[in-house]
Amino acid sequence: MPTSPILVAPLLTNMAKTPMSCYTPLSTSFTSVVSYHTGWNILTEEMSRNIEKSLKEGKLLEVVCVFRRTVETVSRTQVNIAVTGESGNGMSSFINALRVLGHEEKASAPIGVVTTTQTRGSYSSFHFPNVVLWDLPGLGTTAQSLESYLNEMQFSQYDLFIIIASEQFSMNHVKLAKAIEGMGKRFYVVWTKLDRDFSTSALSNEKILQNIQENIKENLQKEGVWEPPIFLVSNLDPLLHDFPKLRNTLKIDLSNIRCHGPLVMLSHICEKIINDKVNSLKGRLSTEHVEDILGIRDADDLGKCLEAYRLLFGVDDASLQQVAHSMGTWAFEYMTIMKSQDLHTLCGGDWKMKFMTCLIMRAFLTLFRYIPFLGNPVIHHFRFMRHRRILELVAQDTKNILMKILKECMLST
Ligand SMILES: Nc1nc2c(ncn2[C@@H]2O[C@H](COP(=O)(O)OP(=O)(O)O)[C@@H](O)[C@H]2O)c(=O)[nH]1
Ligand SMILES: [Mg+2]
Repeated sequence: MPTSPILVAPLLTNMAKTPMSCYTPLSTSFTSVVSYHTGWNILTEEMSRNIEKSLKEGKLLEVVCVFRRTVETVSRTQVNIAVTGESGNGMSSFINALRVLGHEEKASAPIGVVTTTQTRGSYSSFHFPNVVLWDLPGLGTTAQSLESYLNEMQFSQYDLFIIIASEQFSMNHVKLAKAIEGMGKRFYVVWTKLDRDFSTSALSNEKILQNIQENIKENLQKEGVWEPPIFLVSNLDPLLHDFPKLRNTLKIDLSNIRCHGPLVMLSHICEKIINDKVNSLKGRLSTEHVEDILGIRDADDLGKCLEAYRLLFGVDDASLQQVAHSMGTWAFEYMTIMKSQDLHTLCGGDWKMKFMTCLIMRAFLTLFRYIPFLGNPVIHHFRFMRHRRILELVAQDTKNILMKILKECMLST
């Protein structure tokens, strides 16, 4: 029975435009290059000051706390998803199914056999907190041209699109896909009314699913559109067919959409602070005694030096254990990605260190000790080179460990 149109007041009347950027995604759900929204302004000045202070002092655990706080804020960022397609394809029904709501329920989107959705409505779901699902009128309902439809529906303001199709994947669907791809945004194609396809076709269910998939792909390929995730569902069965897969993909993509900007920003901040610290230490190495900087007795005891550098950057064994504990994992998860985990690995894994610590080089230096005037500066320069290299490798390891922790924090949203 057709339901009367209910105009749903938008949750957001004025969605602020957020900066976009293209980056590699956090996780594998994103297969194409897409734009990410939000989060750029989430990182407060105070947070970046805290990171700077903690990294300068080599307190990795405190950096992890800042990462966590950022992730908490980021996970509350609102994501706008537009559900679009041709009128009658099951867009509103899909929104209800995704929210696992019956069509008769008060909060559900109005549906009907005649064009029901005349103006866009917004819906939320406790299954996807801080997500607004926008139920758009179908293409062709409110505007003549694609361009005016995109303008009227404010396409530039959504973070993700779901194109709904049923019965046929038409030129309008392809046009929508092309337009969304052209905007550098992520979209899915959802084929609905699978129950009808199954009950009206003489083909096996398996063959029907294969035909629908192929048909959608073929139509998109003809127009040179990158293959999106495709889900085949029946809105009458919100827990069956591709609905579970769709929900999982959506969860991963929501995390990508929310976290990517802050992740890039945090990693840039950490990289810069660590680079500054390296440069400052290199400056000190050329003017001060290594023993004073590192608090060690013998500047040529590379094992002790390495320990001291790791302590300076907060990637010593004890700190890593603390961090691992707070992340609910084991310290070896971080150790295994370290070139500087011990002197043997450090010298074996880096050709510069290998060269500077090889037997011939050591013999050569011993000889230099007996050359008056020239010997000492050469030995000093050589020592300086080795320390610079150890410093660089420990700093690189610190960056890699921070990236790993950051990604783990973000993926836990
Ligand atoms: N059998 C079946 N009918 C559906 C399905 N999805 C939607 N419908 C019906 O298709 C008609 C149009 O649905 P609606 O959600 O209003 O489409 P919209 O115009 O795209 O929003 C309604 O009568 C729905 O009951 C589905 O998966 N299976
Ligand atoms: Mg509708």
